[in-house]
Amino acid sequence: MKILLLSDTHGDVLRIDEVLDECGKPDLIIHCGDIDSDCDYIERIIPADVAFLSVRGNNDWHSERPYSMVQELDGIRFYITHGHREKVKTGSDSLIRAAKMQNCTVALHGHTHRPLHTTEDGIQVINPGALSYPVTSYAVLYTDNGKLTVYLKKI
Ligand SMILES: [Mn+2]
Repeated sequence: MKILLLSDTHGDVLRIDEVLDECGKPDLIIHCGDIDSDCDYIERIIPADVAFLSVRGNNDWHSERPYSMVQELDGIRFYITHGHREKVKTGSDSLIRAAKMQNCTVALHGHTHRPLHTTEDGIQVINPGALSYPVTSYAVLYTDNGKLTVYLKKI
């Protein structure tokens, strides 16, 4: 399964279009929050056979999306969150704890606007970065029967 991972697009729909073109068709798009109207935009323009999941960010005051969610995809349990409630700007401790509590082995988040792929305490932590200040980046994930491959991409 091919997953396009985005976060913190902050209203730059032209950049979103650019990423969708460059990335090729995914099976699923995950947006880790900030901002809600971009999620609405993506949901509107993607083909019907591309799935979409999203969470709310700290700038999504009126969002009805959840703060976090757990998804099992291809045998891998993902904890998906924006990250502000887990205080990711000061470290991954709360994020790792939250992922573990949900029996997840992968945590996806945004909020810091810095791309990151690391493994901490047995949990893979992936942040695609932002499509806004200071660098523009996203991630493409491939799952295959419990195996995960991650590509961080600059645009
Ligand atoms: Mn944020």
